[in-house]
Amino acid sequence: MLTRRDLLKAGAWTSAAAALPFGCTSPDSDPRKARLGVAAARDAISPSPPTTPFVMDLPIPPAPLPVAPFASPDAAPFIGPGTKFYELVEEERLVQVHPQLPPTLVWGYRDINVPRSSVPSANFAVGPTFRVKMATGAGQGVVVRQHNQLPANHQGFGVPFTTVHLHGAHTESRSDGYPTLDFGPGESFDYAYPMRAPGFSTGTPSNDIPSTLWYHDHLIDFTRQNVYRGLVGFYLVFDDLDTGDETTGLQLPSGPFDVPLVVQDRVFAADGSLVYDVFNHNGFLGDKLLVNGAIQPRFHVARRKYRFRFLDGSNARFYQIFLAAADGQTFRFDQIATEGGLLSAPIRALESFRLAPALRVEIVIDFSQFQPGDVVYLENRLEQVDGRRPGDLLPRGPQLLKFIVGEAVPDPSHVPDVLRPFAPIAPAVLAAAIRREFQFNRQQGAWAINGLLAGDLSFPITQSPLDTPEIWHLVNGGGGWAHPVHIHLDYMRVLTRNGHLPPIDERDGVAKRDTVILGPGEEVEVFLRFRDFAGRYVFHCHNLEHEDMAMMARFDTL
Ligand SMILES: [Cu+2]
Repeated sequence: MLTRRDLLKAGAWTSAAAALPFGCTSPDSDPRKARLGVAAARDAISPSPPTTPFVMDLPIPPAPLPVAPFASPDAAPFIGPGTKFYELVEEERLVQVHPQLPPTLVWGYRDINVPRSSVPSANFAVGPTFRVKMATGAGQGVVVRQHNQLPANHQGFGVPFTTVHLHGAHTESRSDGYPTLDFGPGESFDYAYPMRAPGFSTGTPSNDIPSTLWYHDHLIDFTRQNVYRGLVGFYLVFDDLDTGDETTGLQLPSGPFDVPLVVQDRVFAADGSLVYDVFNHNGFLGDKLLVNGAIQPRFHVARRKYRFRFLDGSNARFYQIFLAAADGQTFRFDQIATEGGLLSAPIRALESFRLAPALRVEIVIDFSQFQPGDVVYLENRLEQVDGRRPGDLLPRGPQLLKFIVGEAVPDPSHVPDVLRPFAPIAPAVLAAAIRREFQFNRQQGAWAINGLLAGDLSFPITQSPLDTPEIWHLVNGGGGWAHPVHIHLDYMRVLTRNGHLPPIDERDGVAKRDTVILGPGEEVEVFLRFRDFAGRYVFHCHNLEHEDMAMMARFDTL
């Protein structure tokens, strides 16, 4: 749509010029600029000011309210009597991420029904939490009109052009947040989310039903900066099985006991502003851990079961999350879902789980095992000192969130032994599948896929016929990098990892994934079957610094 990409391609990605926000104030190496929220050279990044943990309550952004139906030529093919309409505003606003820090200027999504507020403590850093039902037919989905009201002449990193990707959704290409299909300040864009089970167009709907999706900016070359500035929100999906009601369907913990948690790391200047290093292409790491946009918050829970939907919304940080007391003693929980929705059956009595950028893990914690007044923490024991990859598991780690246990309340919820069962892909289907191999390597300091310099979206690296079984062999060429690889449009079934049966939480027949971790030297085979929508899509590394260093390719469905 715009020609920024062409301009940027002229320069090396590692040059300062290519990293500059286009058409806005240039960051430079003056460390004083960091205080203005302008990322400075890497040497100038100093640690965030100290903050007392667990003095701020966990923010939980409420759902947006539907608006009256509006005419939308772009979304018209998906609009029917059952369509729900929403309008969101992308804006710059001040938020309170911690009471001991001055307010932080972020870019965020706001429900248009909520008046713009200049009171930082009244604003959410994270966008509204959609709670949406799957459609049972055409014309029952969702249309979201996004209004870009970001400042055209902003200070600091980021670019005020946006394109919104509903991560994990099964949508037409136009509504997928294609990286170059952006809209700028003063413009809007209508996104159509049909909310139909993949396979609907051939009369063979699958049970690839999502549960925790998220929406975020996906602008070509600038996703890392725009997401770091705050353009992130949850989109939770329910259906007749996963009803969001504790008396029907699976009766999972619901309502106020169903809590999304986005985990992010950030650096702050003494004036509260976000600090980011545009010169860091390995993966930017923050020294403050935030949950739902608050630094190390606290959450009062009743003595009963809760469903927590974790999302790693960090640019580059991996986590290994434990539920632990102050002395380090751990407590177990059940895992019920991944990016691909509910597991076929719960994974019981798990001690910890791993998060990588874009991954979702849903767990149920039963706080009835504790006494009123007990406190317990979410603790990250995964070391990571470099954006390239996580390090070792440590005996202890920083705490992200403090649970303060209150009184018992009635709890009709439970975690049944069967969630959303599905069969693994049949051997005959696998035998007939089209096989493709994608090797991720570095070449002249930039990312390459199969030896082609990656990131050129002017042509598809592969073309996939719709409704046709494929097996993609994803290979990490090495060099000690870890890549969470995300494929748009349809879920992956993980068939093998390094030639072996994959771990239970990604194994076909148990889980579906939209993002797989490719650790250093690792390789996975995943089954894909693209359905319903012909068009251009992308797959890419979700380490956002890698993605913006062009670790992305276009694939077309035909
Ligand atoms: Cu990567």
